[in-house]
Amino acid sequence: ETSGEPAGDLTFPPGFFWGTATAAYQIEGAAREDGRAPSIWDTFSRTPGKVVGGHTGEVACDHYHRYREDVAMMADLGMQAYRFSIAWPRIQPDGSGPANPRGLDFYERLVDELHDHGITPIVTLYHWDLPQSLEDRGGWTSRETAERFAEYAAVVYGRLGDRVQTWTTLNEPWCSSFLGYGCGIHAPGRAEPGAAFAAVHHLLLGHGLATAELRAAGAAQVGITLNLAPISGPDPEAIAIIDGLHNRIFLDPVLKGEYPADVVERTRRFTDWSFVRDGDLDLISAPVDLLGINYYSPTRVETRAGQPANPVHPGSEGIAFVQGEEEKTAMGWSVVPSGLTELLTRVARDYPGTPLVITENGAAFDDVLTDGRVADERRIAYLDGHFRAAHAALTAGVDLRGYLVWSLMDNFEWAEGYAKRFGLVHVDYASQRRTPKDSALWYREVIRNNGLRA
Ligand code: GBH
Repeated sequence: ETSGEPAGDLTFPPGFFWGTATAAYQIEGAAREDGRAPSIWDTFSRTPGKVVGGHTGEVACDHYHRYREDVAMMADLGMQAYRFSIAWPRIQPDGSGPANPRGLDFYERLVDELHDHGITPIVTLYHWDLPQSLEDRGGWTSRETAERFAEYAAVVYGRLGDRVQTWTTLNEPWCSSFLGYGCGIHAPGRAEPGAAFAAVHHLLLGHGLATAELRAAGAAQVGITLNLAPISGPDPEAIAIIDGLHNRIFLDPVLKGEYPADVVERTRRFTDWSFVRDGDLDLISAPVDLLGINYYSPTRVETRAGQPANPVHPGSEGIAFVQGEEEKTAMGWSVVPSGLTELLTRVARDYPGTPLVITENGAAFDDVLTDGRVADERRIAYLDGHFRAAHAALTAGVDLRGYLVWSLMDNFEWAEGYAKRFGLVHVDYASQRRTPKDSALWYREVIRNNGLRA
């Protein structure tokens, strides 16, 4: 499939920003330093059988100790923005109470270093590393976690609010709830569909309560990041069901102030939704300044009698998830740039008025480091196609403000461990040597030109 935008010179609007994204547990390491307590990902990854190769984020890219060289490298690569997440268990090791100053010190040093190099920080408050103590009290199935999250947001803002403009609350609550609580592929590893829906609501309530705190404290820009997918297939009814379970279950509460009635109906055998209290949806739908979209691959579905539910989508029985013939990444995900145009134009049409940012897009390939070089032409082609697809959406009138590539460097790919490499920069985990791949050097030219050359 094509991206909808021909090869050739393409220029993005003035002020459009380019950068990369990472997440704390995936890069920092230093899991036991400066007062940090375990998160659910420490517990999960230390549990045999949960992560490929038994890998953990114990050391990861050692970014906690190497952030200065990493920021210098970003600057060398011409990055304008950097999206990173803050590890809640560094800030409040037990998930509540007074801040651990040494945890805040690290992020203050990081943000100052970014500013010194002219790179705009974009903060994610929660990228999946819930303090284990909160999980022990029910985690995201408990309303209390939403309240603790808002307190944590206020604590972080109190230290960094004078130097960070752009705040996002959650990364991909779909993954936290459905992979973490619904089927157990991710931490905390619970496989209870009913718990997943409680987690959806308490994550969103946490977003709403944190947004109120950030607003009251004077935050310039507040948003949330969702992993969304365009859904296609021959049967409109099947498309609507999966679109509801994957996209609308988050988009509607945040941007319309309601859970989609068809989703509530379809999931009644898992939950009575009694965790939704009066006033919650008003909090959840407080206006956001930006919606972050993470896009990797589209979803194709077909109606198929007798098909058991896909474990990641409770309520999807009778619907088969099918793969197209397209090129696949090392994750097995189809490469479909046009899906990004489709997704952006759909969100802009159905949820108008909110500026969009691509907070993640990228791909894992089987990179090989040879003589100090990684010739990752497939990643270049992937990014080229998706940048053109984003440009096509801009041409169609979508208010897209920036593009953050996943990821700055190879890192701990959750349940896949270190074998899957998403970085623009190669990491040798034995030496911690960073080597910009060809894609990083290519991306530097894209940024310099604010667009693509034929
Ligand atoms: C993002 O997750 C994460 O934010 C980031 O931390 C991660 O490293 C990166 O992407 C790469 O994985 O789950 O079987 O339905 C992306 C998660 C991947 C979830 C595609 C939905 C579809 C296959 N998404 N996935 S399935």
